[in-house]
Amino acid sequence: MGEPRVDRIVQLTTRPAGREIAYDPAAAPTSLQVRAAQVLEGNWTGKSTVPSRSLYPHQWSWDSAFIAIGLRHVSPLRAQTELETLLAAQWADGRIPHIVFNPSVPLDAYFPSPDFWRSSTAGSAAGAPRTVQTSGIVQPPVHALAAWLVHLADPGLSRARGFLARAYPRLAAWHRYLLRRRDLGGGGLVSVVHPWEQGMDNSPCWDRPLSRVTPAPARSFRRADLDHGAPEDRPTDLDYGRYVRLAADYRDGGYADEPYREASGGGRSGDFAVEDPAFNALLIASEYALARIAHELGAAAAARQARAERLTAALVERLWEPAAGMFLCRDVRAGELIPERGVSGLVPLLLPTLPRDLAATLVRTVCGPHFGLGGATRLVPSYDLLGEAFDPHRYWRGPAWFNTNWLLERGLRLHGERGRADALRKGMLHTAGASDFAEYVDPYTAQACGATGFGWTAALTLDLLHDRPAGDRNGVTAIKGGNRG
Ligand code: 9WN
Repeated sequence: MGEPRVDRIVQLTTRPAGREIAYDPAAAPTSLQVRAAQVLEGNWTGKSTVPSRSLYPHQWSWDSAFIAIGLRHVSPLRAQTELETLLAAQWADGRIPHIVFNPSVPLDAYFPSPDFWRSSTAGSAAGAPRTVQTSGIVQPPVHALAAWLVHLADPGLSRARGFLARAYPRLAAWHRYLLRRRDLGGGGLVSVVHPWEQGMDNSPCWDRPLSRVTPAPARSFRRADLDHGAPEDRPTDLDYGRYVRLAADYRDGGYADEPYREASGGGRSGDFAVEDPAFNALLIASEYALARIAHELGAAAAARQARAERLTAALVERLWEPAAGMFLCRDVRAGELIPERGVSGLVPLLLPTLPRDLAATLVRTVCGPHFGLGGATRLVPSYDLLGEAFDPHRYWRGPAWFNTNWLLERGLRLHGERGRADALRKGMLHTAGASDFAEYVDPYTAQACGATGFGWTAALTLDLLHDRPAGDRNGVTAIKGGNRG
């Protein structure tokens, strides 16, 4: 028997007592919740959910994690399946690829397509799977956090299916890959080797390190994104040339990583290596979640929790910039912080053991003139409102995204900023509905940009429509106490 259709899913889902969605189909036939669930239903392929039917017709790694977080409210089974499909494409070296390609989608529907990445041949030494085609780079590690939250939505189903027991070794291998193979700067943090890995592809934070990369000639590839997206909202051809060069060089090196070694003066993977605050903060949040998963499975959790605390200290030491009142990215090749304020530098607010004074400073920064929360902007922009490169519509150079705002909403709530968190939640729900679940919006006017019917926008809307849990059910809280300074 197939799964229930979306109009019944919301009603049929079994939830722990007290966590029911208040849903009356007669009174609110097109409520936000039903519309959001319909988007997820429309983007569901049978085993996973595409971010967008038009622009992104495959499975993306961090999209799937955010989508699972929302999907758990309408179908915990599908949410588990979403993550299981992604984890099934994991490479033997532990990496979770940023795209898992759907073989039934034509090659020219998305660029770079499987014949560019050639994962099963170019990635064979790194252990790419043979039966499924993937990209060879990664995306932020939101997965353990997602797995824990999905488990909490229906622990009975999760235990009956052995969901966590099967996911745990894969998630642990994923974190091991990042911590062992991607510490290119030698300071304990993970580096990304491509802007697509960090997920905020076109952020002005990358302009400086990207300027060292010789772009691939424009005639050597054909972009598919411009078939669906407005050119003024998307990255330029010059930026694309650089993305292509970096990815092709990494592929041609067999997707090999050479982590930091004192003797050789550093790790190498290519011209681009950046320690990013959001990527590392999400790893830490997921490490806390992995500690909870280990605990649930009866395995040792203390070492994981201690590692999460150590990583938080490394994050502060290497990326905190007091003069900016936030975290900045570190250009590992140049050995310096990048003087640009991206939303990524606010995401560590998500961390439970962030020193109190830093958390308070981050709250001031997000509400100040550079990000405008509670003042000039409807949602937190992806980049500094006062920055030279600010553009309210161009990809990750100013518009507001729902996933980063959802992370900040959790961070505000975690650090006791309930009023601000409630206001942000309200703004997100309104904007999601009014923009038809846009991929991103103008932070001032909330005008929709990019694709509509976007997966994580719909999913995180569903999550926001639920009660906002604190404590254990938050998923990123340390098991016992912490080292707050
Ligand atoms: C490249 C799928 C992905 C998101 C990224 C977003 C965009 C791809 C692209 O879409 O990136 O991975 O083609 O621009 O920047 O965060 O995961 O939604």
